[in-house]
Amino acid sequence: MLRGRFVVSAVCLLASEAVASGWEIVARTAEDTSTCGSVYESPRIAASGDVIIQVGGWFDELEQPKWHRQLPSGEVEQQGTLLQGDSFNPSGYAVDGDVCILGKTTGYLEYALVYELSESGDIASTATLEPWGGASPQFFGWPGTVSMSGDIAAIGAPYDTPNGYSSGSVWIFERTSGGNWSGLQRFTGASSAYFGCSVSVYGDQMVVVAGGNSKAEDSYASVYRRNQSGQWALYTSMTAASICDDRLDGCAISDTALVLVSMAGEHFAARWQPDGTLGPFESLGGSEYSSTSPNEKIALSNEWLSLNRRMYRLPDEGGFVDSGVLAITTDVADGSYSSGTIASMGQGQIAVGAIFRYSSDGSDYYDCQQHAMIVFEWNCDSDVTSDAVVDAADISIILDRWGSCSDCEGDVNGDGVVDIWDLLDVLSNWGPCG
Ligand SMILES: [Ca+2]
Ligand SMILES: [Ca+2]
Repeated sequence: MLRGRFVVSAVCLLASEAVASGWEIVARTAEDTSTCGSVYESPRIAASGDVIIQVGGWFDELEQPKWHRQLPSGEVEQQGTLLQGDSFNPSGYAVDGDVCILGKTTGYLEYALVYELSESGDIASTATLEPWGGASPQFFGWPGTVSMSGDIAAIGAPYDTPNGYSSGSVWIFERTSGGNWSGLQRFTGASSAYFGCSVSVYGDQMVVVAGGNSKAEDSYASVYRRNQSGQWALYTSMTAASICDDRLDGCAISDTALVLVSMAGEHFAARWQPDGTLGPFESLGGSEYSSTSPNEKIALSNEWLSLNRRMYRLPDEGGFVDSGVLAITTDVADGSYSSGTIASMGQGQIAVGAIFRYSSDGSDYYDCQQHAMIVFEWNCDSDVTSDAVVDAADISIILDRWGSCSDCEGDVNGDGVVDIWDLLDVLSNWGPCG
């Protein structure tokens, strides 16, 4: 496997939009070989800390999920595959720490498998999560319906029939001491609500989307919170019609923001206010076409929101500060880049699943492809004065400290000397940083 720190030898820079300053590529995976002749989706990924789970595209039954780990050196290496010898796509998936959950929606057997990385380095299935309550085949664990945060997993089944046709359910599971899982609570929707078509859990908050039947009035999002006794209860609900003219299809939640996605792929985001209420929703643009779940286009942490590689900073107060687009470079000449799925790894890192398409014969028909996962890390060393902007004040310090020095604030690239390279670093990151 080729696993190496990405060297910027790219021959083509495909992002024409404003590049997100302060974000640099620290790792990139690439397949050993490109494949030609059949077109696959871009890799679908989930990430947490140093773990990145890569799942194949829809209808790509040859692809088995892969478990990767980012090493301290920054490189990303594959540690194993999941569900060997079994086709499972499409499926929802989530990872937190060294625990990964994969929905398994094959045929009429619908459940989710928990995988864990042991201290000895083995990756093994350690538990099976099953819906309860007499559920019939109902897309339990479908893409976008599996979410996990800490010891809590939430899995939806939008076609479940607890209250009539496609009312839908969401089940909450809790990981208890010893690594066992137990069913905790179940929430359901009204008839034709498609409740649970999208689920996101973060800490003590969970958002569930009900896609509705045909109108925005039928579609809604419900936020649940966990109380001190560990029980989850409805906190607030909002209809799609109160936000946009469309039904809802995706969601993401953190302690600082709530993101909802319309059926047309437009993102609407609101900040949590100090009193616990939601601020006004604002439109943050749409996503390019993809057959993946809209949840897979969102990476949300408490400090950052990324939508299709467009980065928004979430300051302590206020809304969403557009910080530009994560720039993808490729060494595949004359090809096209397709925006892949995206995931927050926490601690200022964002993982992007990418696919590069190109032609085997120089024609306009891109019949070949190469998958990659790219890890971006927020690094604003150019901001010498730490005031969130790279400007003349930073240059002033560099000029002031010009020459050899050790561990001094003007040595942006940390090579023990303040020189032209530090100056160029500042100039290339000019403007707001973070
Ligand atoms: Ca500065
Ligand atoms: Ca230097």
